[in-house]
Amino acid sequence: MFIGFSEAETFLRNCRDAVIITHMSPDGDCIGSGFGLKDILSELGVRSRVVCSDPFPKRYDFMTNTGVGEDFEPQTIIAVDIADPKLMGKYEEIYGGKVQLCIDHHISNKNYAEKTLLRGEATAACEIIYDLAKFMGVKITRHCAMCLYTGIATDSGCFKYDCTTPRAHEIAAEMKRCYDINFAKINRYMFEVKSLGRMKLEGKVSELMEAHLDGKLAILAVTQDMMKELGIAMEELEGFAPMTIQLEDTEVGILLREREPGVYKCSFRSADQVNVSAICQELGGGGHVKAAGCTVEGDIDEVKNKLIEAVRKAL
Ligand SMILES: [Mn+2]
Repeated sequence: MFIGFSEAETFLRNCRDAVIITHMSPDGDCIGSGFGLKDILSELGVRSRVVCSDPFPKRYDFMTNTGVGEDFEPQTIIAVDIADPKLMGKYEEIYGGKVQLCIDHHISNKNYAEKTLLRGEATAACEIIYDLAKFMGVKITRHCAMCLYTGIATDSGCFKYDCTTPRAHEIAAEMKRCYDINFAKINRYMFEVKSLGRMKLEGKVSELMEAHLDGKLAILAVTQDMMKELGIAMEELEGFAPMTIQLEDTEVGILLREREPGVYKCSFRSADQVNVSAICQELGGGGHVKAAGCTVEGDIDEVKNKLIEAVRKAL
């Protein structure tokens, strides 16, 4: 059932001992939503714990530094920034069918939770959580503001993607006025700083860029062997997807990452016109019009051919 702010407020004010689930391959928005919501719940006197199927990458330490939370038998299950329980990874089995409140901004949300606060137009789940906290009149601490800002900044590509709402700019402005947050430092860590391995990988990876369909489709595939060879962890490949649409003439870009042998996580980006959410839904995934994803199994050539066919139909 889809709900609005007042119902979400009632829910949060009356919940206790909450587990907040973030999606696997965690990004700035789900981590910001998870830890920002944990701060808000703690203002309400509610204990909470943030869980994720994968470890939180080091560059997000300034959000996760408050700790994932206490150990308790959960009474409340909340999911943030998760359109589909499949994205919970190992937590799908435990909590997938038990989510009581989902806060999300993906139009492809599967409506799997008892109550879903969905705002498809929001830049980030963090934007919804900020507005919800304002609606509730809960104090937003500086740490909470940093978390929520990070989600909005990362999901909007530092306020440069189409999905950036006027509200996202307003929230950043409000935060700039109210808190002493170093936006430049956060954005440097989110968008610029990289490991030596990553920098070298970018060089190698750009050599792997393939153009298909008369240059309208760019594919970047990274196998487990490559990751092993370069000493790179799967989570360090976050942020490569936008590179695929930097190639001139490209309309759709796909980053393929081999999660497990023969299992590819496919991250789609659209440069302008193509709805990649629709393509990904055909392949069992989903997401946003210009940024979406799915998982495809097979050997690398089979996977590529399947994706090329799917994009050809959509062009
Ligand atoms: Mn998000």
